[in-house]
Formats: sequence, C-alpha cells, structure tokens
Amino acid sequence: MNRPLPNRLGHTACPHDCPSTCALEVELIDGGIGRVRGAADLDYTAGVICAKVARYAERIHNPNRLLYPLRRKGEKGNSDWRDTNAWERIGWDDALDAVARAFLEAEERFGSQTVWPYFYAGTMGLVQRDGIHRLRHAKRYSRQFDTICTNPAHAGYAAGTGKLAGPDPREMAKSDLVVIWGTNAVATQVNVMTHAIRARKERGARIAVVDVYRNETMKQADIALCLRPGTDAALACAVMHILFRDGHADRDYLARYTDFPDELEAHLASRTPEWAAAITGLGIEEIEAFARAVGTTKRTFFRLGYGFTRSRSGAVSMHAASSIAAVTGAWQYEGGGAFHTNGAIFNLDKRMIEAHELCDPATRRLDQSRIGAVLCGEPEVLFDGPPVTAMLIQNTNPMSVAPDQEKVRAGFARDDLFVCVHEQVMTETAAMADIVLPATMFMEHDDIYRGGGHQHILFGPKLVEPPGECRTNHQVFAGLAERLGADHPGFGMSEREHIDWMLRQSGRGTLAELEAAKWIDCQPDFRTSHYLDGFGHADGRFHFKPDWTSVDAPNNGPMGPWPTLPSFPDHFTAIEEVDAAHPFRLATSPARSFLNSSFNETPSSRAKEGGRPEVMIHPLDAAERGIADGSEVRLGNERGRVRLHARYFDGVCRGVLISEGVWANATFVDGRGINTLTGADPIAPYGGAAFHDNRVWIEVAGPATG
Ligand SMILES: Nc1nc2c(c(=O)[nH]1)N[C@H]1C(S)=C(S)[C@@H](COP(=O)(O)OP(=O)(O)OC[C@H]3O[C@@H](n4cnc5c(=O)[nH]c(N)nc54)[C@H](O)[C@@H]3O)O[C@H]1N2
Ligand SMILES: Nc1nc2c(c(=O)[nH]1)N[C@H]1C(S)=C(S)[C@@H](COP(=O)(O)OP(=O)(O)OC[C@H]3O[C@@H](n4cnc5c(=O)[nH]c(N)nc54)[C@H](O)[C@@H]3O)O[C@H]1N2
Ligand code: SF4
Ligand SMILES: [Mo]
Repeated sequence: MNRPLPNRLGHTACPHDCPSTCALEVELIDGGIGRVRGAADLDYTAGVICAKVARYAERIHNPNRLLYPLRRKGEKGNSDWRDTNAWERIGWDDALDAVARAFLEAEERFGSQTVWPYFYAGTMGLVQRDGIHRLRHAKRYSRQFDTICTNPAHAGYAAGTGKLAGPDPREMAKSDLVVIWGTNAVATQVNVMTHAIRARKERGARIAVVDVYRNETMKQADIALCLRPGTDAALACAVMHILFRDGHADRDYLARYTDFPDELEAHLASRTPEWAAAITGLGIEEIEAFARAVGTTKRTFFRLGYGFTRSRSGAVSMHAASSIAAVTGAWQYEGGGAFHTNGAIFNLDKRMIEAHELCDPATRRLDQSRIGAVLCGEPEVLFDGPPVTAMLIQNTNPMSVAPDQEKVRAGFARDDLFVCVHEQVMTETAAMADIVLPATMFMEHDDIYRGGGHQHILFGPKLVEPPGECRTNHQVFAGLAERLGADHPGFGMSEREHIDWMLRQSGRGTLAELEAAKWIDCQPDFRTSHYLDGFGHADGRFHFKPDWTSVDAPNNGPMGPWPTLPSFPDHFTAIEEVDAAHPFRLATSPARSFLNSSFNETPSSRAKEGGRPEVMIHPLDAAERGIADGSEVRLGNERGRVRLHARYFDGVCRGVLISEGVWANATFVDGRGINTLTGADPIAPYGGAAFHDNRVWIEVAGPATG
C-alpha cells in the first residue's frame, strides 16, 4: 500500500508519563498525522522512540475518541458512549453548567473540601496537567497527595544524595558498567538502552540488570540478576560488604564525601553474600561476581528505576542501591555515579499555572493511591473531614490503575457522588461519570515538557486541529472558573502566554526562543552533577544513615504509622511475605505496548501483548498445582480475586508470579482487573503503592482455553 506523502514535518515532545520524554518528528498529512519518529538531533532521544508512539496515528485517529460532551442517562459503568440509552449528547455550555452546579451544591452542603479535583500524569505537560491546581486552590477544594508513582523512589534517592539529580544521563554511553536496576528499560524507557548499548559497542562496556524476571531488558544483560521481589537492599548490602572486604571501597572518598562510613562498615560485616543469597534467592557466586564487577570498574553507572521501589521496602531499597556508588566513589568519574531522575534541576516557576498564593495549607491533602478508601468514606483517610461528594478527573484512570480496586469500585458506584471525567477515550473511569467531557490529545494543544530521565525542557506545539468538540484541559479550567466564581489571572491567559511567563520568570528565556531552539539543555556542570562540591544535604555529605523523618511530611496528620525504618541500608522486612495461605509473590510489571492503561484500548497494542491478560508462572510451580499452559486460573489474596490465563515462563523465579500490564478490567474473565490484588497501604516513609509487592494464592479455574 502506498502511504500518502507528508505535507510537512511537525516537531513536538511526547507527553506520556514516561521518563524518556522523547523529542518527536511527526508527519503531517492533510490535517492528520502519519508516522511519528524520534528526533535525531536531540542527543538523548537520538532518533529512537517506542513502537507505540511511532504508531500514534492509531491512537489520535481512533474511531473511539470521545468527540462531544455526554451526560449519563443510564446505570454507571456503561462504556458504550454511542448507546443513546446510556448517554446523551449535550453542548459544552450545558455540560460545564451541570458540573459547576453540582460543585456549588456539594460545597453548599459539606464545605469546599467535599470537592476533590483528581488528576495525574496522563499528560506531563505542565500547563495542561498542573493547571487543575489553580482551580483547586482558588476554590479551597481538597488537595491531592500524589503517591501513586514516584514517592518511594524519590524519597529513597534523596535520602542519600539530598537532591533529586545526578550525572548527565548521556554519560551512560561513557560508562564501562551500566547497572540497570529495577527498570524494564526496553519497555518503559527505551533510550536508556540506546546509551547503554552505545557504551557496549564503543567501549566494550558491560550491562548488568537487576530485576525479578527475565524480561526484555534482562535478556540484553551481560550480568543478569534475577532476585525475589522486594529484596534489593539485601543484594546492595552484600555488594557493599564485599567491596569493603576486598579493598574496593574508596576510603578517601568515603571520608571526604560521606557520613559515618566506619559505622556503615561495621553494620555490613554481617551482611554477607550467604546472608543475602538466602534472602534474595540469588546464588552466592552471582553476588560475588556482580560485586567484583562493580568494585573493579571505576566508571560504573547505576541507572536506578522505579520498579524496585513499588514495594513496601521500596524507599529503603532505593537508598541502599544508591549507596553502592558512594562506597566505590564511582560518583567522581565521568560515566559513573547513580542516576534516578533529574526532577530537581529545572526550577521552573509554576506560580501562574498553579496559583500557589491561593493555596490554603489548612486544606486536607487526600492520598491519591487511597482513592478507594477515600470514596468509601473511611474517616482516617478523610482526616475526619467531610465526605468527597464531587470530583473532576483528568489525565488518569483510577478505575483501572489505582490499587485496592474493590474499594475503588464501591466508591465510584456511590449514588451520592458526582463525577466529571475529562478524557480522550471512554475509560473505565469515564464510564462511571455523570458528565464526560472530550479532551484534546497532545498534538492538538500547546504545552511544555521537562525530562525525567534526561535534562531537557521541550516545547510541544499544537500541530493538528482536534476532532469533534474536544477541548483542552486549560479550556476546561477557564470554563469552570468562570461559572464557579474562581478568580486568578492565570485563567485568562492562553497556553502560550503561560509558557512564556514561566520561562521568563525562571530565567530560561522566552517561548519564542524555545520554539526556535525546540529544547533547552538544563544539565548542571560536571562538578555539580557529580556532587564533587558536596551532596545536597546541609552537611554536603552522602548519607548512609539518613534521617527518614526529614522527608517533606504531608501537613495533614500522619500517613503512617510507619514501621521503624532501618538506620543503615538493610533488608527491610515490611514486604508482604508469603505465608501458608498465600505461597506466591506477585509483581504487576508494565507491558511494553501499553503505557499504564493508555494504549490498552488500541487493537495493535492489545494484539502485541497477546490479546488478553495473563499471569506468568514457572512451569515447575504450575505443574505442582496442575495448572496447564494457557489455562484459566484464579489469583487471590485478602483484597480480592481475579480470573485470567496462565502462561508458562521459566524466566520467573520459583514462587514468583508476573502479570504484565494494566489491562482493562473488562478483559478479565470476571471483569475484575489486576489491581484488585494490589494494596493501597502507604509505603514508608512517604507514601506510595506497592504494586509489585503482593502475596497471593493461585488455583486452576477451568479447562484450558488457550
Ligand atoms: N511500555 C511502558 N512504558 C512505561 C509504562 C508502562 O506502563 N508501559 N509506565 C510509565 C510509568 S508511569 C512509569 S512510572 C515508568 C516506570 O518504569 P520503571 O522504572 O521501569 O518501573 P516499573 O515499570 O514499575 O518496573 C520496572 C521493572 O521492575 C521490576 N521489579 C518489580 N519488583 C522489583 C523488585 O523488587 N526488585 C527489582 N530489582 N525489580 C523489580 C519489574 O518486574 C519491571 O521489570 O515507566 C513508564 N513507561
Ligand atoms: N498494576 C499496576 N498498576 C499500576 C502500575 C503498575 O506498575 N502496576 N503503575 C502505576 C503508575 S507508576 C502510574 S504513574 C499510574 C498511572 O495511571 P494513569 O494516570 O491512569 O495513567 P495513564 O495511562 O498515563 O493516563 C491516564 C489517562 O490520561 C488520559 N489523558 C492523557 N492526556 C490527557 C490530556 O491532555 N487531557 C485529559 N483530560 N486526559 C488525558 C489518557 O487518555 C488516559 O486514559 O498507574 C499505576 N498503576
Ligand atoms: S519512549 Fe516514552 S517518551 Fe519516548 S515516545 Fe515512547 S512513551 Fe513517549
Ligand atoms: Mo508512573
């Protein structure tokens, strides 16, 4: 088939919730889009993007895109928005009036904090994503404690370094050993592989991968470490034990740049490879070999991901892994150190977008991950305040992605809860709404993005017209503000005016300059990035013994009580260990062709992921239970049960189960999705959901159908 030739190329940035934040080139063809490619001239993207965004035409020109506002007529939960018995098409004015009326009535009855604007990072654009705070603060609505993704990782990393920043991620290409720890980079941030493989090709570097199953990233590894979920800190401790034992600790560096190295060494004396092998399931020789590689390679670059922190031991594990680089002093060398994210380097002034000056710190901050408990009215998570009776939801799909789904479902089913969902497609959350508003996709609006896994700010201009009556998040804020009597200059500004204002205030030039340049490289200089003039803590040192109480605590009462965190890196037994009734540990790792729940509606992504949700099980574990390859199984724990199909895979450890991807609940045999099994209890010390830390049982559910 001949593809039409593009009229021109558009330049933009990928808005998805992915550390890669790729610079994109888009073929623009007769008002629509064709192929999407990675920009070759941004050296982090280096011309490479993931397959799901390369075929974005399928998502943006999706026949199931929401096109006009809808009012629910029938029962909650009907996702066929063309069903006129379930949904009624209405105009934008009517829709916004209905939302405003519901919010004002709710406020009248219970006070402003009964309204909970709920959002997340479906778009990472700062104007479209974060403008919801302007409305929230102007109206004194309940705040959101953003826990679902980053808190354990960020708290754990900053506990050691004092700052969420590190070496230039492009330095991976100059490393001699790239340790990819707890991130399935091939699937979740493909550019890490670009730079790691470059190091291998150009310098003969080795790649080590630490994960809980032999995923696509581990298949590329020279050193593959497949450990039991939640036990990474034990591995890190044994590595540090060996480094001290074998004379690979850099004692000058330790004395100059870190706290309490002597106490650390004494503490590690009993954290032997034998001790760690018993906890992690790794072989002693595997641990020794990994430690030897780390100890004898000055330029070791630890690329620390999120996955290994989605565990009740997550923050402790992150801190332990980052500590290794401080023992060897790898931080001093180009191509060495421990990188997690560059969150702290950008310093963009978001006051106009978020209306900080209107924020009343006395308003409660409800835990995003515990939306189920919040909507079920549990007093503790409501801080004994009013129930949540009205919501605006943007850029997130909690009916699929939030943990403890039984509560989430019960909460959304409440008759006295008014929900407005602004979405691009009819998600399972939108299906529970009273009013659904159609949203633009990123190529249909202007926004600005900043990297997580790299160090650039990028501009993403509007490239094509939106279909139907889709509106931007920014337009929705303005439309509601007017009706709700919310006043702030930010509501009257365009997206471009916001971006220009923010750049100027932040000392990053102007929008016109950014638009001409396409991106700004914000990497601090080498000495700063490598902490050679001191780490981010007041004493300038890396902290092996962190003050876990000093992480920015939510100002609304305790999120705990926390179990006591170990003072030095250590195995943290808070994980959900197996017991007789629940003999397996389940991790719900990401799928390569989905992005959280996004793309799980596109036929090509579903097909690439095998067409249905599955759980991977070691063939020997399966055989012991009479589970045939492809057969239907039930998984369950204290939180609920799900039915899906088993797939044999000898790349998972015995006793471990992996279910990849957030599939729509409706694709499971009985309509209950994988997050039925995941818990919303907060991870110490700063919240978060332990998506990969679940004990479960598994049993045969029926005859093989696969
Ligand atoms: N294709 C795709 N890309 C994505 C996403 C997606 O869903 N699909 N999600 C996006 C989002 S929101 C985020 S935050 C990032 C997250 O990206 P990552 O940082 O990669 O984190 P996760 O995807 O949670 O998990 C990564 C890996 O950690 C492994 N893991 C689980 N438990 C443990 C453990 O205890 N120890 C170790 N060592 N490994 C463990 C999982 O098996 C998985 O292979 O990816 C983004 N990119
Ligand atoms: N089992 C399991 N569950 C998980 C995870 C896991 O590893 N395992 N990972 C967790 C993590 S790390 C995260 S971050 C969460 C993320 O979960 P979600 O926040 O739900 O993730 P996304 O799929 O990125 O985005 C959600 C929605 O945003 C919409 N959207 C995108 N752009 C816009 C826009 O401009 N405007 C509007 N109005 N809507 C838009 C998309 O259509 C999509 O439906 O999931 C968590 N859930
Ligand atoms: S790798 Fe991530 S940032 Fe890059 S195109 Fe894919 S989803 Fe977007
Ligand atoms: Mo995430």
